[in-house]
Amino acid sequence: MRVLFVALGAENLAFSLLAPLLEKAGHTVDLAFSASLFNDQVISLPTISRLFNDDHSIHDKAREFRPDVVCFSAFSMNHRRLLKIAGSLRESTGAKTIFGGIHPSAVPELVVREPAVDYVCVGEGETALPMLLERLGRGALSAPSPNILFKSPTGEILRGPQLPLHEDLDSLPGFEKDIWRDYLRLDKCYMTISSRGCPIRCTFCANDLLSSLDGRKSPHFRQRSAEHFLNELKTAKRKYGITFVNIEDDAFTLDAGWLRKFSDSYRREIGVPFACLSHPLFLDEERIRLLKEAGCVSVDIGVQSVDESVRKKWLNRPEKNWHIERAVQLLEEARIPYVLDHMLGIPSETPESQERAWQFYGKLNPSRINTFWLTYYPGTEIQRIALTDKYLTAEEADKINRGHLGPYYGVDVKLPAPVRRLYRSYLLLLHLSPLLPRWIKRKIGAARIANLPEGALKTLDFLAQWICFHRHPTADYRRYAAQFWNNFRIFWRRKGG
Ligand code: B12
Ligand code: SF4
Repeated sequence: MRVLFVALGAENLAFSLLAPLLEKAGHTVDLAFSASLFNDQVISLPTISRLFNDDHSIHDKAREFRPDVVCFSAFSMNHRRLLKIAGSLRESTGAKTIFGGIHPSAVPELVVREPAVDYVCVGEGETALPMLLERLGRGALSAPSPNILFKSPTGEILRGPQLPLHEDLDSLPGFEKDIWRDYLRLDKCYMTISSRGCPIRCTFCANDLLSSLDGRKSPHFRQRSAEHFLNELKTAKRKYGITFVNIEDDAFTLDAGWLRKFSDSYRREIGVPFACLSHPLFLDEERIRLLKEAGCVSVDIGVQSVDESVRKKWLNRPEKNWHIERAVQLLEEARIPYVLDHMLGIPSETPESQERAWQFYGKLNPSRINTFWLTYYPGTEIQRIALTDKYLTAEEADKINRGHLGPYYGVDVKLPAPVRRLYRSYLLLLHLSPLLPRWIKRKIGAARIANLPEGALKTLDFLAQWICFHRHPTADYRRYAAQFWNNFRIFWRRKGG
Protein backbone atom coordinates (compact mmCIF):
# COMPACT_ATOMS: atom_id res chain seq x y z
CA MET A 1 0.00 0.00 0.00
CA ARG A 2 1.01 3.63 -0.42
CA VAL A 3 1.30 5.22 3.01
CA LEU A 4 1.73 8.93 3.63
CA PHE A 5 2.80 10.26 7.06
CA VAL A 6 1.93 13.86 7.93
CA ALA A 7 4.13 15.97 10.24
CA LEU A 8 3.78 19.55 11.42
CA GLY A 9 7.01 21.48 11.79
CA ALA A 10 9.00 18.93 13.80
CA GLU A 11 10.11 15.33 14.04
CA ASN A 12 7.73 12.77 15.40
CA LEU A 13 9.70 9.86 16.81
CA ALA A 14 6.85 7.43 16.18
CA PHE A 15 7.27 7.91 12.42
CA SER A 16 11.00 7.15 12.73
CA LEU A 17 9.95 3.67 13.89
CA LEU A 18 6.78 3.03 11.92
CA ALA A 19 7.87 4.26 8.48
CA PRO A 20 10.91 1.95 8.16
CA LEU A 21 8.89 -0.98 9.53
CA LEU A 22 6.25 -0.47 6.84
CA GLU A 23 8.88 -0.18 4.14
CA LYS A 24 10.36 -3.47 5.25
CA ALA A 25 6.87 -4.99 5.07
CA GLY A 26 6.75 -3.98 1.39
CA HIS A 27 4.71 -0.77 1.58
CA THR A 28 5.69 2.46 -0.14
CA VAL A 29 6.00 5.31 2.36
CA ASP A 30 6.53 9.05 2.15
CA LEU A 31 6.30 12.10 4.37
CA ALA A 32 4.29 15.30 3.92
CA PHE A 33 5.83 18.04 6.06
CA SER A 34 4.47 21.49 6.77
CA ALA A 35 7.07 23.95 8.09
CA SER A 36 4.35 25.32 10.41
CA LEU A 37 6.27 28.51 11.18
CA PHE A 38 4.91 30.31 14.24
CA ASN A 39 2.35 27.55 14.66
CA ASP A 40 4.33 24.72 16.20
CA GLN A 41 3.21 24.51 19.84
CA VAL A 42 6.35 26.23 21.04
CA ILE A 43 5.74 29.52 19.25
CA SER A 44 2.09 29.98 18.45
CA LEU A 45 1.27 33.37 16.91
CA PRO A 46 -1.97 32.92 14.93
CA THR A 47 -1.82 36.19 12.95
CA ILE A 48 1.81 35.84 11.83
CA SER A 49 1.46 32.11 11.22
CA ARG A 50 -1.25 32.79 8.63
CA LEU A 51 1.35 34.62 6.53
CA PHE A 52 3.61 31.58 6.69
CA ASN A 53 0.93 28.94 6.24
CA ASP A 54 2.28 26.21 3.96
CA ASP A 55 -0.30 23.49 4.61
CA HIS A 56 -0.90 23.47 0.84
CA SER A 57 2.45 21.65 0.56
CA ILE A 58 0.85 18.69 2.35
CA HIS A 59 -1.88 18.62 -0.28
CA ASP A 60 0.66 19.00 -3.10
CA LYS A 61 2.60 16.05 -1.75
CA ALA A 62 -0.57 13.97 -1.40
CA ARG A 63 -1.65 14.73 -4.98
CA GLU A 64 1.75 13.68 -6.26
CA PHE A 65 2.08 10.59 -4.03
CA ARG A 66 -1.53 9.33 -4.31
CA PRO A 67 -1.70 7.56 -0.90
CA ASP A 68 -4.03 4.69 -0.01
CA VAL A 69 -3.77 5.65 3.65
CA VAL A 70 -2.58 8.74 5.51
CA CYS A 71 -1.10 8.41 9.01
CA PHE A 72 -1.27 11.06 11.75
CA SER A 73 0.31 11.07 15.22
CA ALA A 74 -1.51 13.43 17.55
CA PHE A 75 -0.71 15.28 20.76
CA SER A 76 -3.70 16.97 22.39
CA MET A 77 -2.40 20.33 21.28
CA ASN A 78 -2.14 19.60 17.56
CA HIS A 79 -5.06 17.19 17.35
CA ARG A 80 -7.62 19.68 15.96
CA ARG A 81 -5.22 20.95 13.33
CA LEU A 82 -4.43 17.40 12.24
CA LEU A 83 -8.16 16.61 12.06
CA LYS A 84 -8.66 19.55 9.70
CA ILE A 85 -5.84 18.40 7.43
CA ALA A 86 -7.10 14.79 7.60
CA GLY A 87 -10.60 15.88 6.58
CA SER A 88 -9.44 17.70 3.47
CA LEU A 89 -6.94 14.99 2.47
CA ARG A 90 -9.60 12.35 2.84
CA GLU A 91 -11.85 14.32 0.57
CA SER A 92 -9.25 15.22 -2.05
CA THR A 93 -7.47 11.85 -2.29
CA GLY A 94 -10.07 9.33 -1.11
CA ALA A 95 -7.37 7.83 1.15
CA LYS A 96 -8.24 6.30 4.53
CA THR A 97 -6.96 8.14 7.59
CA ILE A 98 -5.32 6.50 10.62
CA PHE A 99 -4.75 8.36 13.88
CA GLY A 100 -2.33 7.18 16.58
CA GLY A 101 -0.23 8.69 19.36
CA ILE A 102 -0.96 9.87 22.86
CA HIS A 103 -4.19 11.83 22.28
CA PRO A 104 -6.03 9.14 20.30
CA SER A 105 -4.73 6.51 22.75
CA ALA A 106 -6.18 8.45 25.68
CA VAL A 107 -9.63 9.11 24.20
CA PRO A 108 -10.03 6.67 21.27
CA GLU A 109 -13.85 6.64 21.24
CA LEU A 110 -14.01 10.41 20.88
CA VAL A 111 -11.38 10.45 18.15
CA VAL A 112 -12.87 7.64 16.06
CA ARG A 113 -16.22 9.46 16.03
CA GLU A 114 -14.62 12.40 14.21
CA PRO A 115 -15.76 12.39 10.55
CA ALA A 116 -12.14 12.90 9.37
CA VAL A 117 -10.93 9.70 11.05
CA ASP A 118 -11.27 6.17 9.69
CA TYR A 119 -9.10 4.20 12.11
CA VAL A 120 -7.61 4.86 15.55
CA CYS A 121 -4.60 3.00 16.92
CA VAL A 122 -4.57 2.69 20.72
CA GLY A 123 -1.06 2.44 22.15
CA GLU A 124 1.89 0.84 20.42
CA GLY A 125 1.73 0.71 16.64
CA GLU A 126 4.66 -1.49 15.59
CA THR A 127 2.53 -4.62 15.29
CA ALA A 128 -0.89 -3.00 14.97
CA LEU A 129 -0.21 -0.76 11.96
CA PRO A 130 1.36 -3.41 9.66
CA MET A 131 -1.49 -5.80 10.59
CA LEU A 132 -4.12 -3.18 9.80
CA LEU A 133 -2.52 -2.33 6.47
CA GLU A 134 -2.22 -5.97 5.56
CA ARG A 135 -5.96 -6.41 6.22
CA LEU A 136 -6.84 -3.22 4.39
CA GLY A 137 -4.77 -4.40 1.44
CA ARG A 138 -7.11 -7.37 1.19
CA GLY A 139 -10.20 -5.12 1.20
CA ALA A 140 -12.11 -2.96 3.69
CA LEU A 141 -11.87 -4.01 7.33
CA SER A 142 -14.86 -6.04 8.44
CA ALA A 143 -13.61 -7.58 11.70
CA PRO A 144 -11.74 -5.76 14.50
CA SER A 145 -7.97 -5.60 14.15
CA PRO A 146 -5.65 -5.56 17.24
CA ASN A 147 -5.27 -2.14 18.94
CA ILE A 148 -7.57 -0.60 16.30
CA LEU A 149 -10.95 1.14 16.58
CA PHE A 150 -13.15 1.92 13.59
CA LYS A 151 -16.74 2.70 12.65
CA SER A 152 -18.72 -0.07 11.00
CA PRO A 153 -20.91 0.92 8.02
CA THR A 154 -23.84 1.10 10.47
CA GLY A 155 -21.93 3.60 12.62
CA GLU A 156 -21.18 1.12 15.41
CA ILE A 157 -17.69 1.50 17.00
CA LEU A 158 -15.72 -1.73 16.74
CA ARG A 159 -12.58 -2.28 18.77
CA GLY A 160 -9.96 -4.95 18.31
CA PRO A 161 -8.23 -6.72 21.21
CA GLN A 162 -5.43 -4.81 22.95
CA LEU A 163 -2.03 -6.40 22.31
CA PRO A 164 0.39 -6.78 25.23
CA LEU A 165 3.04 -4.05 25.35
CA HIS A 166 6.33 -4.91 23.65
CA GLU A 167 8.45 -6.54 26.35
CA ASP A 168 11.66 -6.87 24.42
CA LEU A 169 12.45 -3.52 22.83
CA ASP A 170 15.55 -5.07 21.25
CA SER A 171 13.20 -7.03 19.02
CA LEU A 172 12.17 -3.72 17.43
CA PRO A 173 14.48 -1.67 15.21
CA GLY A 174 16.08 1.52 16.51
CA PHE A 175 14.90 4.86 15.12
CA GLU A 176 15.71 5.25 11.43
CA LYS A 177 15.37 8.78 10.18
CA ASP A 178 15.81 8.68 6.43
CA ILE A 179 12.21 9.76 5.95
CA TRP A 180 13.12 13.12 7.58
CA ARG A 181 16.28 13.72 5.58
CA ASP A 182 14.86 16.67 3.60
CA TYR A 183 13.30 18.31 6.64
CA LEU A 184 15.50 18.01 9.75
CA ARG A 185 19.01 19.06 10.77
CA LEU A 186 19.88 15.69 12.23
CA ASP A 187 23.55 16.70 12.47
CA LYS A 188 22.81 19.56 14.89
CA CYS A 189 20.64 17.66 17.34
CA TYR A 190 19.77 13.98 17.13
CA MET A 191 16.74 13.02 19.24
CA THR A 192 16.29 9.49 20.51
CA ILE A 193 14.84 7.35 23.35
CA SER A 194 16.10 4.11 24.87
CA SER A 195 13.12 3.18 27.06
CA ARG A 196 9.36 3.22 27.53
CA GLY A 197 7.39 3.65 30.75
CA CYS A 198 8.34 4.96 34.18
CA PRO A 199 7.87 3.45 37.64
CA ILE A 200 6.92 6.71 39.36
CA ARG A 201 3.37 7.18 37.98
CA CYS A 202 2.81 10.90 38.41
CA THR A 203 -0.84 11.87 38.13
CA PHE A 204 -0.25 14.35 35.30
CA CYS A 205 1.88 12.11 33.11
CA ALA A 206 0.97 9.93 30.15
CA ASN A 207 3.19 7.08 31.26
CA ASP A 208 0.65 5.76 33.70
CA LEU A 209 -1.97 5.61 30.97
CA LEU A 210 0.36 4.11 28.38
CA SER A 211 1.68 1.34 30.62
CA SER A 212 -1.78 0.22 31.71
CA LEU A 213 -3.33 0.08 28.22
CA ASP A 214 -2.97 -3.68 28.10
CA GLY A 215 -4.80 -4.07 31.39
CA ARG A 216 -1.86 -4.33 33.75
CA LYS A 217 -1.89 -2.31 36.92
CA SER A 218 1.82 -2.16 37.61
CA PRO A 219 4.17 0.41 36.12
CA HIS A 220 5.98 -1.01 33.19
CA PHE A 221 9.50 0.18 32.48
CA ARG A 222 11.25 -1.35 29.50
CA GLN A 223 14.61 -0.40 28.05
CA ARG A 224 16.55 -1.43 24.99
CA SER A 225 19.95 -2.94 25.71
CA ALA A 226 22.80 -0.42 25.79
CA GLU A 227 24.22 -2.23 22.75
CA HIS A 228 21.01 -1.79 20.72
CA PHE A 229 20.86 1.89 21.66
CA LEU A 230 24.53 2.48 20.80
CA ASN A 231 24.13 0.71 17.46
CA GLU A 232 21.45 3.22 16.50
CA LEU A 233 23.75 6.08 17.47
CA LYS A 234 26.69 4.60 15.57
CA THR A 235 24.57 4.42 12.43
CA ALA A 236 23.35 7.99 13.02
CA LYS A 237 26.91 9.22 13.44
CA ARG A 238 27.97 7.60 10.19
CA LYS A 239 24.90 8.66 8.20
CA TYR A 240 24.19 12.15 9.49
CA GLY A 241 27.40 13.28 11.20
CA ILE A 242 25.63 13.96 14.48
CA THR A 243 27.26 16.50 16.82
CA PHE A 244 24.81 16.42 19.74
CA VAL A 245 22.45 13.77 21.13
CA ASN A 246 19.17 14.65 22.81
CA ILE A 247 18.13 11.63 24.90
CA GLU A 248 14.43 12.03 25.63
CA ASP A 249 13.90 9.11 28.04
CA ASP A 250 11.75 10.27 30.93
CA ALA A 251 14.19 8.84 33.47
CA PHE A 252 17.34 7.98 31.59
CA THR A 253 19.37 7.10 34.70
CA LEU A 254 16.85 4.71 36.24
CA ASP A 255 18.96 1.57 35.78
CA ALA A 256 22.51 2.03 37.12
CA GLY A 257 23.61 -1.32 35.64
CA TRP A 258 22.48 -0.17 32.19
CA LEU A 259 24.38 3.11 32.59
CA ARG A 260 27.54 1.18 33.44
CA LYS A 261 27.28 -0.67 30.10
CA PHE A 262 26.48 2.56 28.25
CA SER A 263 28.93 5.08 29.66
CA ASP A 264 32.34 3.94 28.50
CA SER A 265 31.13 2.66 25.12
CA TYR A 266 29.29 5.90 24.42
CA ARG A 267 32.40 7.96 25.13
CA ARG A 268 34.60 5.79 22.92
CA GLU A 269 32.22 5.04 20.06
CA ILE A 270 29.96 8.09 19.83
CA GLY A 271 31.92 10.74 21.69
CA VAL A 272 29.60 13.72 21.15
CA PRO A 273 27.97 15.70 23.99
CA PHE A 274 24.49 14.65 25.06
CA ALA A 275 21.64 15.85 27.26
CA CYS A 276 19.14 13.71 29.15
CA LEU A 277 16.27 13.84 31.62
CA SER A 278 16.14 12.22 35.02
CA HIS A 279 14.41 12.06 38.38
CA PRO A 280 15.97 12.97 41.76
CA LEU A 281 15.54 9.38 43.01
CA PHE A 282 17.68 8.09 40.16
CA LEU A 283 20.61 10.47 40.53
CA ASP A 284 23.24 9.25 42.95
CA GLU A 285 27.03 9.57 43.00
CA GLU A 286 27.71 6.60 40.76
CA ARG A 287 25.08 7.45 38.14
CA ILE A 288 26.28 11.05 37.95
CA ARG A 289 29.89 9.95 37.58
CA LEU A 290 28.86 7.62 34.74
CA LEU A 291 26.96 10.44 33.04
CA LYS A 292 29.95 12.73 33.33
CA GLU A 293 32.36 10.13 31.98
CA ALA A 294 30.07 9.48 29.02
CA GLY A 295 29.96 13.17 28.05
CA CYS A 296 26.67 14.43 29.49
CA VAL A 297 26.39 18.22 29.33
CA SER A 298 22.88 18.76 30.67
CA VAL A 299 20.39 16.97 32.92
CA ASP A 300 16.76 18.05 33.09
CA ILE A 301 15.06 17.29 36.42
CA GLY A 302 11.34 17.59 37.16
CA VAL A 303 10.74 19.22 40.54
CA GLN A 304 7.22 20.56 39.83
CA SER A 305 6.46 21.78 43.37
CA VAL A 306 8.72 22.38 46.35
CA ASP A 307 5.89 21.51 48.78
CA GLU A 308 6.41 17.85 49.60
CA SER A 309 2.78 17.39 50.68
CA VAL A 310 1.41 18.96 47.48
CA ARG A 311 3.79 16.89 45.43
CA LYS A 312 2.67 13.70 47.14
CA LYS A 313 -1.07 14.40 47.38
CA TRP A 314 -1.74 15.91 43.97
CA LEU A 315 1.08 14.63 41.80
CA ASN A 316 1.86 11.28 43.47
CA ARG A 317 5.56 12.06 43.53
CA PRO A 318 7.39 10.22 46.33
CA GLU A 319 10.66 12.16 46.53
CA LYS A 320 11.52 14.51 49.40
CA ASN A 321 13.16 17.89 49.02
CA TRP A 322 16.43 16.50 50.31
CA HIS A 323 16.49 14.08 47.38
CA ILE A 324 16.30 17.05 45.03
CA GLU A 325 18.95 19.01 46.94
CA ARG A 326 21.26 16.01 47.06
CA ALA A 327 20.87 15.32 43.34
CA VAL A 328 21.66 18.89 42.31
CA GLN A 329 24.55 19.12 44.74
CA LEU A 330 26.09 16.02 43.17
CA LEU A 331 25.53 17.45 39.69
CA GLU A 332 27.16 20.70 40.73
CA GLU A 333 30.14 18.81 42.17
CA ALA A 334 30.47 16.89 38.91
CA ARG A 335 30.11 20.17 36.98
CA ILE A 336 27.17 18.94 34.96
CA PRO A 337 24.79 21.82 34.23
CA TYR A 338 21.17 21.06 35.10
CA VAL A 339 17.74 22.42 34.29
CA LEU A 340 14.81 22.28 36.73
CA ASP A 341 11.17 21.94 35.67
CA HIS A 342 8.59 23.70 37.81
CA MET A 343 4.82 23.59 37.56
CA LEU A 344 2.28 26.29 38.38
CA GLY A 345 -1.44 25.89 38.88
CA ILE A 346 -1.41 22.68 40.91
CA PRO A 347 -4.74 22.51 42.80
CA SER A 348 -4.56 23.85 46.37
CA GLU A 349 -1.32 25.72 45.69
CA THR A 350 -1.31 29.42 46.50
CA PRO A 351 1.04 32.31 45.72
CA GLU A 352 2.78 31.41 49.01
CA SER A 353 3.76 28.07 47.45
CA GLN A 354 5.47 30.04 44.66
CA GLU A 355 7.23 32.15 47.27
CA ARG A 356 8.60 28.96 48.84
CA ALA A 357 9.66 27.81 45.36
CA TRP A 358 11.48 31.09 44.72
CA GLN A 359 13.29 30.72 48.08
CA PHE A 360 14.11 27.06 47.47
CA TYR A 361 15.45 27.49 43.93
CA GLY A 362 17.30 30.63 45.01
CA LYS A 363 19.73 28.43 46.96
CA LEU A 364 20.50 26.25 43.91
CA ASN A 365 22.44 27.01 40.73
CA PRO A 366 20.41 25.66 37.82
CA SER A 367 21.21 26.80 34.30
CA ARG A 368 17.56 27.40 33.74
CA ILE A 369 14.17 26.90 35.41
CA ASN A 370 11.51 25.74 32.96
CA THR A 371 7.99 26.63 34.01
CA PHE A 372 4.74 24.97 32.91
CA TRP A 373 1.12 25.51 33.83
CA LEU A 374 -0.45 22.25 34.90
CA THR A 375 -2.59 20.86 32.07
CA TYR A 376 -5.35 18.31 32.71
CA TYR A 377 -4.47 16.15 29.72
CA PRO A 378 -6.93 13.46 28.56
CA GLY A 379 -6.74 10.12 30.31
CA THR A 380 -4.56 11.35 33.17
CA GLU A 381 -5.25 10.72 36.83
CA ILE A 382 -5.00 14.44 37.58
CA GLN A 383 -7.90 15.11 35.20
CA ARG A 384 -10.03 12.61 37.14
CA ILE A 385 -9.00 14.14 40.48
CA ALA A 386 -9.66 17.69 39.24
CA LEU A 387 -13.13 16.67 38.05
CA THR A 388 -13.99 14.99 41.35
CA ASP A 389 -12.68 17.89 43.41
CA LYS A 390 -14.34 20.44 41.11
CA TYR A 391 -11.22 22.16 39.89
CA LEU A 392 -12.41 21.30 36.40
CA THR A 393 -15.96 21.15 35.01
CA ALA A 394 -17.21 18.26 32.88
CA GLU A 395 -17.64 20.71 30.01
CA GLU A 396 -14.00 21.88 30.28
CA ALA A 397 -12.77 18.28 30.44
CA ASP A 398 -14.80 17.46 27.35
CA LYS A 399 -13.23 20.37 25.47
CA ILE A 400 -9.72 19.26 26.46
CA ASN A 401 -10.52 15.68 25.47
CA ARG A 402 -11.66 16.84 22.04
CA GLY A 403 -8.38 18.72 21.61
CA HIS A 404 -9.73 22.23 22.20
CA LEU A 405 -7.00 23.12 24.65
CA GLY A 406 -7.39 26.84 23.96
CA PRO A 407 -7.94 28.75 27.20
CA TYR A 408 -7.98 25.51 29.18
CA TYR A 409 -4.34 24.92 28.42
CA GLY A 410 -3.03 27.22 31.14
CA VAL A 411 -5.07 27.17 34.33
CA ASP A 412 -3.90 30.74 34.97
CA VAL A 413 -6.87 32.07 32.97
CA LYS A 414 -9.10 31.11 35.88
CA LEU A 415 -7.23 33.25 38.38
CA PRO A 416 -8.45 36.74 39.33
CA ALA A 417 -6.33 39.44 37.64
CA PRO A 418 -4.26 40.55 40.69
CA VAL A 419 -3.38 36.95 41.60
CA ARG A 420 -2.53 36.23 37.98
CA ARG A 421 -0.19 39.20 37.98
CA LEU A 422 1.48 37.89 41.13
CA TYR A 423 1.97 34.53 39.43
CA ARG A 424 3.43 36.26 36.38
CA SER A 425 5.91 37.98 38.73
CA TYR A 426 6.93 34.63 40.14
CA LEU A 427 7.37 33.30 36.60
CA LEU A 428 9.70 36.19 35.88
CA LEU A 429 11.62 35.63 39.14
CA LEU A 430 12.04 31.92 38.45
CA HIS A 431 13.29 32.64 34.94
CA LEU A 432 15.65 35.31 36.27
CA SER A 433 16.88 33.17 39.16
CA PRO A 434 19.82 31.50 37.32
CA LEU A 435 21.09 34.93 36.25
CA LEU A 436 21.06 36.70 39.60
CA PRO A 437 23.62 36.60 42.41
CA ARG A 438 22.25 35.37 45.73
CA TRP A 439 22.40 38.74 47.47
CA ILE A 440 20.13 40.28 44.84
CA LYS A 441 17.76 37.32 45.06
CA ARG A 442 17.47 37.90 48.79
CA LYS A 443 16.48 41.52 48.20
CA ILE A 444 13.80 41.24 45.50
CA GLY A 445 10.37 39.65 45.85
CA ALA A 446 7.33 39.07 43.68
CA ALA A 447 5.19 41.68 45.46
CA ARG A 448 7.72 44.35 44.44
CA ILE A 449 7.67 43.62 40.75
CA ALA A 450 3.95 42.74 40.58
CA ASN A 451 3.20 46.44 40.09
CA LEU A 452 5.16 46.62 36.86
CA PRO A 453 2.96 46.98 33.78
CA GLU A 454 2.00 43.63 32.24
CA GLY A 455 3.97 44.46 29.05
CA ALA A 456 7.14 45.10 31.07
CA LEU A 457 6.74 41.82 32.96
CA LYS A 458 6.35 39.91 29.71
CA THR A 459 9.31 41.64 28.01
CA LEU A 460 11.62 41.04 30.97
CA ASP A 461 10.45 37.46 31.14
CA PHE A 462 11.20 36.90 27.45
CA LEU A 463 14.67 38.46 27.86
CA ALA A 464 15.48 36.38 30.94
CA GLN A 465 14.54 33.17 29.16
CA TRP A 466 16.44 34.16 26.04
CA ILE A 467 19.64 34.92 27.99
CA CYS A 468 19.38 31.64 29.93
CA PHE A 469 18.96 29.68 26.72
CA HIS A 470 21.99 31.36 25.17
CA ARG A 471 24.15 30.84 28.24
CA HIS A 472 23.19 27.20 28.42
CA PRO A 473 21.74 25.87 25.17
CA THR A 474 19.60 22.98 26.41
CA ALA A 475 18.73 20.10 24.12
CA ASP A 476 15.24 21.54 23.62
CA TYR A 477 16.73 24.86 22.61
CA ARG A 478 19.29 23.33 20.26
CA ARG A 479 16.71 21.15 18.57
CA TYR A 480 14.15 23.91 18.33
CA ALA A 481 16.58 26.57 17.07
CA ALA A 482 17.97 24.22 14.39
CA GLN A 483 14.45 23.22 13.37
CA PHE A 484 13.11 26.78 13.32
CA TRP A 485 15.77 28.08 10.91
CA ASN A 486 15.51 24.97 8.81
CA ASN A 487 11.73 25.42 8.60
CA PHE A 488 12.38 28.95 7.35
CA ARG A 489 14.59 27.51 4.63
CA ILE A 490 11.93 24.94 3.72
CA PHE A 491 9.27 27.66 3.57
CA TRP A 492 11.51 29.92 1.48
CA ARG A 493 12.44 27.14 -0.92
CA ARG A 494 8.78 26.33 -1.43
CA LYS A 495 8.05 29.97 -2.15
CA GLY A 496 10.64 29.69 -4.91
CA GLY A 497 13.15 31.91 -3.03
C1 B12 B 1 9.90 12.63 23.16
C2 B12 B 1 8.80 13.53 23.64
C3 B12 B 1 8.78 14.81 23.15
C4 B12 B 1 9.78 15.29 22.11
C5 B12 B 1 9.34 14.86 20.69
C6 B12 B 1 7.87 14.83 20.48
C7 B12 B 1 7.49 14.29 19.13
N1 B12 B 1 6.73 15.05 18.41
O1 B12 B 1 7.88 13.20 18.75
C8 B12 B 1 9.76 16.81 22.34
C9 B12 B 1 10.87 17.14 23.32
C10 B12 B 1 9.91 17.67 21.10
C11 B12 B 1 8.42 16.98 23.03
C12 B12 B 1 7.82 18.19 23.13
C13 B12 B 1 6.59 18.37 23.74
N2 B12 B 1 5.91 17.48 24.44
CO1 B12 B 1 6.44 15.66 24.61
N3 B12 B 1 6.91 13.91 24.97
C14 B12 B 1 7.82 13.09 24.56
C15 B12 B 1 7.73 11.74 25.27
C16 B12 B 1 8.71 11.75 26.43
C17 B12 B 1 7.98 10.50 24.41
C18 B12 B 1 7.17 10.45 23.12
C19 B12 B 1 7.83 9.55 22.13
O2 B12 B 1 8.33 10.00 21.12
N4 B12 B 1 7.89 8.24 22.39
C20 B12 B 1 8.46 7.29 21.49
C21 B12 B 1 7.45 6.94 20.40
C22 B12 B 1 7.98 5.84 19.55
O3 B12 B 1 6.31 6.51 21.09
P1 B12 B 1 4.87 7.13 20.85
O4 B12 B 1 4.94 8.51 20.39
O5 B12 B 1 4.02 6.79 21.98
O6 B12 B 1 4.38 6.29 19.57
C23 B12 B 1 3.95 4.96 19.67
C24 B12 B 1 2.42 4.85 19.76
O7 B12 B 1 1.81 5.96 20.36
C25 B12 B 1 1.98 4.63 18.36
N5 B12 B 1 1.77 5.76 17.49
C26 B12 B 1 2.18 7.03 17.59
N6 B12 B 1 1.79 7.73 16.54
C27 B12 B 1 1.13 6.90 15.72
C28 B12 B 1 0.52 7.11 14.49
C29 B12 B 1 -0.12 6.04 13.87
C30 B12 B 1 -0.77 6.26 12.56
C31 B12 B 1 -0.16 4.76 14.47
C32 B12 B 1 -0.85 3.64 13.83
C33 B12 B 1 0.45 4.57 15.73
C34 B12 B 1 1.10 5.63 16.32
O8 B12 B 1 3.04 3.86 17.82
C35 B12 B 1 4.29 4.30 18.35
C36 B12 B 1 5.20 3.11 18.50
O9 B12 B 1 4.64 2.17 19.38
C37 B12 B 1 6.25 11.75 25.75
C38 B12 B 1 5.97 10.96 27.01
C39 B12 B 1 5.63 9.53 26.68
N7 B12 B 1 6.05 8.67 27.55
O10 B12 B 1 5.02 9.23 25.68
C40 B12 B 1 5.98 13.24 25.93
C41 B12 B 1 4.59 13.82 25.62
C42 B12 B 1 4.13 13.21 24.32
N8 B12 B 1 4.85 15.23 25.43
C43 B12 B 1 3.91 15.95 25.88
C44 B12 B 1 3.89 17.37 25.78
C45 B12 B 1 2.77 18.08 26.51
C46 B12 B 1 4.86 18.04 25.07
C47 B12 B 1 4.94 19.55 24.88
C48 B12 B 1 3.65 20.24 24.60
C49 B12 B 1 5.64 20.08 26.12
C50 B12 B 1 5.67 21.57 26.26
N9 B12 B 1 4.86 22.07 27.13
O11 B12 B 1 6.41 22.21 25.55
C51 B12 B 1 5.91 19.70 23.68
C52 B12 B 1 5.14 19.87 22.34
C53 B12 B 1 6.04 19.68 21.17
C54 B12 B 1 5.41 19.71 19.84
N10 B12 B 1 5.96 20.55 18.97
O12 B12 B 1 4.46 19.03 19.51
C55 B12 B 1 2.81 15.13 26.50
C56 B12 B 1 1.60 15.09 25.58
C57 B12 B 1 0.30 15.05 26.34
C58 B12 B 1 -0.84 15.10 25.40
N11 B12 B 1 -1.95 14.51 25.78
O13 B12 B 1 -0.78 15.68 24.36
C59 B12 B 1 3.52 13.81 26.76
C60 B12 B 1 2.64 12.54 26.67
C61 B12 B 1 4.21 13.88 28.15
C62 B12 B 1 3.19 13.99 29.27
N12 B12 B 1 2.93 15.16 29.77
O14 B12 B 1 2.63 13.04 29.69
N13 B12 B 1 7.97 15.84 23.54
S1 SF4 C 1 8.74 10.83 36.91
FE1 SF4 C 1 8.47 11.89 34.95
S2 SF4 C 1 8.17 10.26 33.46
FE2 SF4 C 1 7.92 9.34 35.49
S3 SF4 C 1 5.71 9.36 35.80
FE3 SF4 C 1 6.56 11.24 36.71
S4 SF4 C 1 6.45 12.81 35.12
FE4 SF4 C 1 6.13 10.80 34.15
